[in-house]
Amino acid sequence: MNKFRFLTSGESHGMCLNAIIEGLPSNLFIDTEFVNSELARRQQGYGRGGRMQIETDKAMIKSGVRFGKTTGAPVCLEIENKDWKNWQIPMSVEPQDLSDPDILEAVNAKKITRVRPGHADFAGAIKYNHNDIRNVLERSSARETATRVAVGAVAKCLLKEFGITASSRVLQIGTAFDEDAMKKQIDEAKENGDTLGGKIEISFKNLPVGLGSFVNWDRRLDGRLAQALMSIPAVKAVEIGAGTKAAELNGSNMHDEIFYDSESKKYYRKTNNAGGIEGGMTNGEDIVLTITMKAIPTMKKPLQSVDIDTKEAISAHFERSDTCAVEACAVVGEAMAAIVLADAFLEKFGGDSIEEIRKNYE
Ligand code: EPS
Repeated sequence: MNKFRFLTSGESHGMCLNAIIEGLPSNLFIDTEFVNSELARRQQGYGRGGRMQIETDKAMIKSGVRFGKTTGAPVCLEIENKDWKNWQIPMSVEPQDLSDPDILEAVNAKKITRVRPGHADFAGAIKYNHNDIRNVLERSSARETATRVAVGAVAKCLLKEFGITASSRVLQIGTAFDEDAMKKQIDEAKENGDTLGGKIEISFKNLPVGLGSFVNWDRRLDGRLAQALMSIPAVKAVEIGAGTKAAELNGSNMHDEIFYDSESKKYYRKTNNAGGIEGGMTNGEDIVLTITMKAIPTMKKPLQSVDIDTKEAISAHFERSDTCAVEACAVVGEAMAAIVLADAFLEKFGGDSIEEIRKNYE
């Protein structure tokens, strides 16, 4: 059974971010222009902060690809942190001479002890026994989602071979539902030193029937998608199809009646409350997912907190932040869902080469 799996590493202000992907078939064309266009999409959106002016994310493929195609070996990719040049002393991999007053000052200037409510700071500092929250923040930062988008773009390269395509749209920002109102709320939040969350819809088209399975809990596709999407920083809820609205629909309104078109010899539905998944498997309809992102916890007008060094009451840390990253989260959501679907696709149709997979698929 093939398995699309990946690991990432890297800090927000470290040298770079990395990912290693394993389980790709050989002879799959990796469109690096497409991968980089996905990275550029993640950097956009109304309400992003100063960091996105510094970075121009590009994935450098370091291994596993020859003449544009996978060889079947693990694929390693790397994204440079352009901001690293400003962080070489406080984020040094090598030990630094802290008896040098200039070095000590540079390190202390980036030391953080005022935990941000809503971020990983508090539990992370206690769990990993750090007195400098920088050690937690650097990895828990949503900067890591750049690697997920690059890996997701590779997953999309595989899905596209079989006509499966992804899209997403922002449904809601704060309490606003149309573009002008969304922008207005972001402007207001920015002015008030506050932040905003929202809701996103992610869809996939042209899925074959039967990805995932009902036979055991960990093979159910809806559960796997929910886990992947909930793992995105700041995501607080995942819905499939009708989602939480299902509570108020009776059976005759909830379930999507089944029809057969004898001309095209295809089954079809007139509604899609199931969001394309029944019994933990794709049913051939579009997959429709909704994710809810909370407001970013790094705020210019910080909340009340505690200094973990002195234990005194103090306002939380702020350096710089995005006001709203919901549009970026939509791109990350597409990527995570694409990774799960590529994995489920390989389970069903898997082979060592793209040619073998195509034969199984056909
Ligand atoms: C983030 C803090 C900010 C965001 C960052 C996520 O970074 P910085 O501390 O450098 O200003 O811009 O997002 C990214 C770096 C990114 O690539 O999306 C956080 O704490 O989660």
